[in-house]
Amino acid sequence: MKNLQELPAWKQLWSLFETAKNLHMRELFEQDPKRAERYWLEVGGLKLDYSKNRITDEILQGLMALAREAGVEERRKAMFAGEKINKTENRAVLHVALRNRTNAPIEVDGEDVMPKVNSVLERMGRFAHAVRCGDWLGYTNQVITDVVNIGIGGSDLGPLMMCSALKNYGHPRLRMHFVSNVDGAQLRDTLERVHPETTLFIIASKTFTTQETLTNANTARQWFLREGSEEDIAKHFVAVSTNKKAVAEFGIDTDHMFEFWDWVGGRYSLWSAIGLPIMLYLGEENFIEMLNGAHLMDQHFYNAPLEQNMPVLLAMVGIWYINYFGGGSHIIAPYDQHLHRLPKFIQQLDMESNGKQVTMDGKPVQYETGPIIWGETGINGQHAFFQLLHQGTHITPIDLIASLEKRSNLPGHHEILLSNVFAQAEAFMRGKTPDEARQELREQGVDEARIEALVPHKTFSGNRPSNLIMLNEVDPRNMGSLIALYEHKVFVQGVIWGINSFDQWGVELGKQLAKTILSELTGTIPPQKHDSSTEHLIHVYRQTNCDVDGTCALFDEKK
Ligand code: G6Q
Repeated sequence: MKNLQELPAWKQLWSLFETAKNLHMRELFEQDPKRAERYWLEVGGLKLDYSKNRITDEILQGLMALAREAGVEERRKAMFAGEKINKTENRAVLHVALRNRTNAPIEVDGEDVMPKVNSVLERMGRFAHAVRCGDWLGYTNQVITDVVNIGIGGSDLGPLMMCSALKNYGHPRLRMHFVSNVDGAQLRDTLERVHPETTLFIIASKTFTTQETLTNANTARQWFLREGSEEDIAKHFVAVSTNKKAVAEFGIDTDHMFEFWDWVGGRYSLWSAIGLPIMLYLGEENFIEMLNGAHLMDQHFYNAPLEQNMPVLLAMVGIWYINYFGGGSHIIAPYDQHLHRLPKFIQQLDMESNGKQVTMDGKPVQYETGPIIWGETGINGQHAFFQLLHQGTHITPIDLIASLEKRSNLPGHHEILLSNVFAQAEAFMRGKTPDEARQELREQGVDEARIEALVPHKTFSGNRPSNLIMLNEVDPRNMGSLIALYEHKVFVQGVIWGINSFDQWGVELGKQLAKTILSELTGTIPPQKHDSSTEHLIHVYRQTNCDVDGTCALFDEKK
């Protein structure tokens, strides 16, 4: 395996960094009147302005050389060819097959996966059509009005984000609900709003072993059986999984199961049957449009030269900050209310993929890997954490995301929104010099002594990087492209760092420990040896929740 730190481009970028760290973007814009035009890229319905980054042509060339030397092109080819690039789980990584709209064969273990991809899509389409047009009836012959998706992580965030983003395309009769938290409050709140006769539950779990999901699913089934019978379950419960046996054991007829496969990672699964809530809500045609948009980005990622390749550019500019400037955080700020779930989705996509500390061959990495991803709708962020972005001491690159087309017909709103996006990007880049601050205060008639006291506080250093991604409109196609863009960005960064972006062993330890602790909390096993803090916490819990004789009800109806 290549050692990143030994690559010539990696070293050359360090020497470029010595000058680059002192460059101010103001000067770069002044020196090159065509900067905005040159650092601009359009793919399908997406436009990217990457001019407000601390980069020059020479740095970009260096970054692209690094991508080549690190093997981005070879790894990309391997992923699209269905090679088992997820080495620790010995799996192919083929979310691209789920939206392979050309149907060109993609083989895993000598078998073309496209026929099964298409067949599940067709089944989903038939089912979604029946529910949407009112042919699929509940046990009292009423149409479905509410869909409750029970799943967590990758089996929740993608459909939740897409249904929220594309609300304008949603079926007027269908109300979508998402239950992920095992805290009974979320399921209880949801069940209070729906009725068993008109509700469809989707139990979404790749493994069908996830504690939170199965607990919620069991409780939902008990709730349903208070009014419906066992035979009625077939009309109200469907499953999405790779695990037929566990679905059958749970009591869902496998005829009502929508399948996907081990080569679809949870956080990459919204294009698979996990996207069933999306298809129910938006309809088959819009779901296919979303796949088309993702496919368009896949084709671009696969074919475009690295220098003109949107995911590669975003990834490599990110590498520049993470590894050279030492900026370990990255913000996603959509200027769009319906995209308010996007930061959470990208947070999982990126952090679960690239939050790794060893390379593919198991050696500890000697450099930073995945950044901390966080964010919020930009306009709300402006009134909260943007202060730190403007005047704090961290390097915090930010992706500003907005729709060019108006999102509502309320006069004036969209203009105000977009003026704020553009203004923030300008402010991050330009800042405000002490002289500008001084001048402004003089114009306000402030006396000289006060001016000098205030200038340091009113000065903005600027030079703070941002990308601006604009969607021509927020529609299924462009949302497909946007999410595929981020998936490939994450992939490219993973290749640079030489890590496996497609496993997630880090989530296992807590799950293992929780099993034992659960048995201790409920008294099914005697207290075990832990650290003194954990033992104390278990003791405090049992004092509050268990009877003196030590019995501790697991499912307490009263609570
Ligand atoms: C995603 C992760 C994780 C997973 C959940 C739910 O890439 O693996 O978020 O999606 O843990 O798992 P199940 O779908 O198996 O219930």
